[in-house]
Amino acid sequence: MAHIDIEEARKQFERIDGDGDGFITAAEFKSALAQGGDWNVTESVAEAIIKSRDLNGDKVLSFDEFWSFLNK
Ligand SMILES: [Ca+2]
Ligand SMILES: [Ca+2]
Repeated sequence: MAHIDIEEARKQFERIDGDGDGFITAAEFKSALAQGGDWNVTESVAEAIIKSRDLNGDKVLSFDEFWSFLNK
């Protein structure tokens, strides 16, 4: 994965976090991917992706979890 700096990551995170509550839900993730042209991602796929990155098990992605996902 290409290197990304924390400022760029924060911009991406804010773009995905549609309601601006500081957490990315599966629905927000799905619509962000759809906007990026990836219409094949269903809600259950988005949920699975979130789940695989979700470190504390609350079913949403915080910025820290998003950041560690980008840096894997
Ligand atoms: Ca949100
Ligand atoms: Ca979480």
